[in-house]
Amino acid sequence: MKKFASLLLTALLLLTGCAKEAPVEPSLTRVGFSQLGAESDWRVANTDSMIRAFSEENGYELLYDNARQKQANQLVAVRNFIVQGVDIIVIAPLEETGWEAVLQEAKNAQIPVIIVDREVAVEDTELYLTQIGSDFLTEGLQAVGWLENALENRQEDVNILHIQGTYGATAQIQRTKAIEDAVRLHDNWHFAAQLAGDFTESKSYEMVRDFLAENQDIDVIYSENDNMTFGAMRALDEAGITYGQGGDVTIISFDAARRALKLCMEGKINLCVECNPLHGPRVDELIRQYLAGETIPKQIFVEETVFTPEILTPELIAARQY
Ligand code: GYE
Repeated sequence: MKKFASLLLTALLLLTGCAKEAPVEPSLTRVGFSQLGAESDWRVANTDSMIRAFSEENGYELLYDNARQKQANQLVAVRNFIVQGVDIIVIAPLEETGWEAVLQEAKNAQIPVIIVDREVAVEDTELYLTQIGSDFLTEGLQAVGWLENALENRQEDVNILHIQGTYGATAQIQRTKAIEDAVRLHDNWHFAAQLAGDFTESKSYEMVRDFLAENQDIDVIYSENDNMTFGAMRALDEAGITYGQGGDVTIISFDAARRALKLCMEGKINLCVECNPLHGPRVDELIRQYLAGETIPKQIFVEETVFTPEILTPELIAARQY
């Protein structure tokens, strides 16, 4: 009798499809998210936004991997997601190149891929579903436009210390393009140096400290993210060089995360160019649209603005999400 009952149960489970191996709950969408690292305040806010969006309450099972700023780790993570047979793969790519093979493998396994934040440079754009992130060139152009105004047609030389993010990352490539084009255009604008800061505070601090030991003739710092700005400020402090409003060096910073906005409000940073990290709900929405069979645009840019000390207030900063 016992045996009969168990046979009956098995038959029922098979009929209803419940006997299939279900990792958590059959109705959850399994997402594999390969995050590139944890190098900045921006990245931490981005990771937080993504993890919140892919919660079980929201209908997801999330497989998360932090690649610690190494593309090789990302490739391993994505291949692992493919083996696990996730429903969707989301990648925040470290750099633009080197994605063809693994994206092809995902495509062969019929797993759609969403690219978030930075871009991938692949010839066949059918290798991914869509890309959502910031328009990094527009960000750079906003910074350059602001600087042109701030310098008010100044004729003397303008020496710019350019601190660059991780080479080959879209955020670096496009922000760099904007300032390099501007330097080419203005006869009196020069690069004092272009330093590799890798989007981290520590790297930027070391690079700027060593640079200032040799040369202190700078008028502007164009720093491709807030954390590198913090590192540069520390090196300037140590060298006794003033900066910000009324200081010797004008500082332009990208991201506009809370810590930088506070410094901007205090006049320590002259311009904060916003880069919005809150992609979690946006990617969630895209996945829902995809699962509902809706057409999704190939590239989506988010709205962004710039901040100067004059427009910032404690209330404004407190009301922001990052
Ligand atoms: O500006 C920086 C981060 O790709 C937009 O990466 C992102 C950049 C961001 O490390 O802080």
